[in-house]
Amino acid sequence: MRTQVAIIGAGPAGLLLGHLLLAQGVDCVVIERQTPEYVLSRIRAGVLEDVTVGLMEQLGLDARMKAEGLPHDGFNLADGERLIRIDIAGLTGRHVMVYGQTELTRDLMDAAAPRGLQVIYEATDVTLHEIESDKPSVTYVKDGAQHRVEARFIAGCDGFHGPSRQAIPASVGQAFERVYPFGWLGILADVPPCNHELIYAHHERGFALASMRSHTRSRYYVDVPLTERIEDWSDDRIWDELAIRLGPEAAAHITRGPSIEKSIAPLRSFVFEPMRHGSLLLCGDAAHIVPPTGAKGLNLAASDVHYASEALVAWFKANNNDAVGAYSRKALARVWKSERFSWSLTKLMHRFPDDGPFERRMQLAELDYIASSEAAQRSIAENYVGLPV
Ligand code: RFL
Ligand code: PHB
Repeated sequence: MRTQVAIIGAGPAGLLLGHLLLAQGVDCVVIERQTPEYVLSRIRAGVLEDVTVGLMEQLGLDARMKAEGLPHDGFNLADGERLIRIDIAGLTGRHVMVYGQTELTRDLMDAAAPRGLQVIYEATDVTLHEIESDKPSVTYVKDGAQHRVEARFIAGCDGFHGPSRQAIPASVGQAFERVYPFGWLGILADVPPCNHELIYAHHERGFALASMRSHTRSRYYVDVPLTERIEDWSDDRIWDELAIRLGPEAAAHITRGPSIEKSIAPLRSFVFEPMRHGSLLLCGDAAHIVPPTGAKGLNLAASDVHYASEALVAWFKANNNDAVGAYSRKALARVWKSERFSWSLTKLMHRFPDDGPFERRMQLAELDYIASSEAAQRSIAENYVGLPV
């Protein structure tokens, strides 16, 4: 098979890129290892920035998001005693959209066949070839048969563990990484949220987050040591821990219910440079990971895809090679700022095993400063709502 862009991975990055390219007349094929059901079963992001909402609007795929998503004008930091509200709308004139990654992915998946976006699911042994040439290709095995897709470009949208980043020779790439000594234990339950806006709580027992998917579905997290096993966390144990860490005000409004999903996700900061090598462009988690504390991962995938689609459309439709050449630099400039924000919010809101009483006081002093300073709140709001693309 021949196409212009072979996209590896049908997560949000790959599907968004596929739709954007197709809408502008660039041929592409998306190759995914898993089944659609598996992709949809991964409960991940919940908070969308303008860049992500804007791309869905541009594609005309925003109807359900506009009907069912929850625009949020603010969120809260809790320090064990009080809620510090960050008034996003008042400080930036913008808002974020609470709409699950599962729903966004479903909207993109449902629109694929009607719009003629070809997505090949359950493709195994996906391998990249000749990425340094102008005739790269991707091979995969499906139903026992080997297939080859020849393309002009490959977009590696295959997440942190996919083969695309690994196809770049070690001699040209550099990885920057920080692994955190804890993970987030998440619980999804069909109960009303304890608060109408998100609460990120810093408690001496550890971090907690109260989030949501709708007025009737809640998403909560607590941080746990990486040695913890999900089997040891009954629903009751999680609800008890949340009630303590979120503080009395929120605890009074927690509705408990059976979990419909529970999992532990490790936390990592990671950036791979460059994000383009030869005919391969990396987008989303394939190139970088942020800890979920700033709700940036999916939104960074969306901004990468925005830059990549512009660059590829310029290449094929305007005979302009400059944007492909500038892709890595442009994407990384935004990536590093989101990395910084996610890392600093993670440091502020979590207890690290090596921290002593001094570090704890520093965190409390910073929270107290944020509570009292509009300048500090504005800086947080500006980053949380999303930096310009
Ligand atoms: P994905 O979603 O990992 O999709 C990659 C796709 O590639 C496929 N793949 C392969 N396909 C073919 N061949 C192979 N060999 C392949 N290997 C892998 C995979 O099956 C998959 O379908 O990456 P993408 O598209 O870059 O999207 C990134 C986002 O998923 C991720 O950044 C966010 O979920 C991060 N994140 C959050 N981001 C936000 O913007 N806001 C949030 O509120 C937020 N909360 C979160 C999060 C991530 C979390 N976890 C579990 C990591 C909360 C959590 C708990
Ligand atoms: C979520 O709802 O899953 C969520 C919200 C905000 C974050 C991370 C995850 O920062």
